[in-house]
Amino acid sequence: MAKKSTKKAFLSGNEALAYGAWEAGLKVACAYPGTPSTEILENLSQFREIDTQWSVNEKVAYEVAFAASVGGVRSLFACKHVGLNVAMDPLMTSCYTGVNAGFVVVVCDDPGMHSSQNEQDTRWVGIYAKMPVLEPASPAEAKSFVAEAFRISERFDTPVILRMTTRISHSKEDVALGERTEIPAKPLEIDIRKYVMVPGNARIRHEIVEKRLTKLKTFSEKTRLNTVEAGSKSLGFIASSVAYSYVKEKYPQASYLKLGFTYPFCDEKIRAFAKSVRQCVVVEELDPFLEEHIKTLGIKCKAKHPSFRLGELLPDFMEAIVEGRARKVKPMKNRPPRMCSGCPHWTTFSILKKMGFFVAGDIGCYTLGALPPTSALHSCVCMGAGVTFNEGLRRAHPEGKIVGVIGDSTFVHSGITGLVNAAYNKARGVIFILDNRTTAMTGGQNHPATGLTIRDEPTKELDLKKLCEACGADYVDQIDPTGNLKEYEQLVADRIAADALSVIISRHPCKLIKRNM
Ligand SMILES: Cc1ncc(C[n+]2csc(CCOP(=O)(O)OP(=O)(O)O)c2C)c(N)n1
Repeated sequence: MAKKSTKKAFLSGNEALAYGAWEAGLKVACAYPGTPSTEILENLSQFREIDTQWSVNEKVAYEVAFAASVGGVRSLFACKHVGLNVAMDPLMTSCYTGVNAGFVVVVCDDPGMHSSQNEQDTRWVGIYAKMPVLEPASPAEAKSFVAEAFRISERFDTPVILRMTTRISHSKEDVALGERTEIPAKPLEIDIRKYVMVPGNARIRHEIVEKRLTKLKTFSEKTRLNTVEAGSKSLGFIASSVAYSYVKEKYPQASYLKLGFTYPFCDEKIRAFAKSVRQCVVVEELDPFLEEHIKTLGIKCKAKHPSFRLGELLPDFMEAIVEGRARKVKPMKNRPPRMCSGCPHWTTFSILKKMGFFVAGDIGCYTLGALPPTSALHSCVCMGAGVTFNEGLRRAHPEGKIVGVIGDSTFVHSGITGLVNAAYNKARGVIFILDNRTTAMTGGQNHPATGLTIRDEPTKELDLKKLCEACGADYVDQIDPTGNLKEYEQLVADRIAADALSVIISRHPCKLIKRNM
């Protein structure tokens, strides 16, 4: 047991979660950066007892962290909501194998899309993958819930999702601090039926998954993570996450069923609570996840107007939700982001603008090349698509004036496979790797091509030029885009004329990092 402590600190949800995981004896943590989740690993890396890494992408991060759990130590994977899509392959089957030591999957959703390409609601993954979902409603709960998530993971032999949102991750409050509990590693035991998911074993494990779900349902009815806060009998709320905190502030006298263990649903608790109040209102952010389930139970409840499925909730919306009104947002002055002054990406976009080509884009600071004054990036769907869209668009328009653009971190994350595919399938075109020596969009994290670890320690540096040659590009050039405009323009013209598969690595460090070339 952790010793009682009177220490407190003013922490964000991500900081608190990291502290809680450290206290809970976490040994291995892996992630690829992504707002609003990035600070979780950054904070964990401050603890010497924890083996932390920036992995090359979320699938790799998930696998390394999960394997550490199979190996017998408490481990954690963290990502933003879209990062979970990349990790879905190992996630689905890890629910079949189960864990050895506790394994927590922290997913930070971004309602309102402050810095994301979509607004998906991770709670559905609980149903899809048949795994438990916990939802803290405050930074302090992020800390206590992560410890609980490790316990649930070990008790039920399953990975557990801890679902955060931007406001929980980034808002701050006083949080009580404790001591670390050191947990000895469990032995790595050979168990072929549990860990080798060939059909014969997986069929047996699927049965176990279904039985586990029933046990988790019983747990959901009993756990203190789902609590009734008795108040006025005339109005009761069923709420989770930040929605709970907002509605509680507005209607402090009401009764509450606060859901912290959102999935599997606690049907009996929900039924009893709904019966105990005259009017029952469900308040949740994004999708009608709770609402739809509660309605299938035949329970009469009021829920938000469908217009509230878009965007994040604000404390000011609570009255409208209770009264069934639509979402009305005061228009804010438009303040579009832009690339920084002095950003090395500007030169490439000024050349691309002059060329008038269709530029297949990707996700990073350079996505801002789509905005005026350059307006020279014409697609952006997911990480890696700067390379694959160049190929796919050219398959539709073999003579088309098309190029692709991708960042250094994004290329390592998921551009390499696209380049191998392009070479193998005889695609043409010029791919620009905008190598600013960091993952700038998310605040400047290291990645393999920087040659530095998460703790800024030197490590093997991935050589992008050699890598692209090995992938099969016909030409690979590296140029500093600053102060060499004529030379850069000439190189681009030559490579476009070559009708080959070319990569131009445009390399100059981001102005916000101190690193040398
Ligand atoms: C699957 C997924 N993971 C993480 C992110 C968050 N994210 C957006 S862009 C980016 C990387 C940007 O780095 P880089 O490609 O080097 O470009 P830069 O911003 O430095 O120009 C990351 C991690 C995301 N959008 N999608």
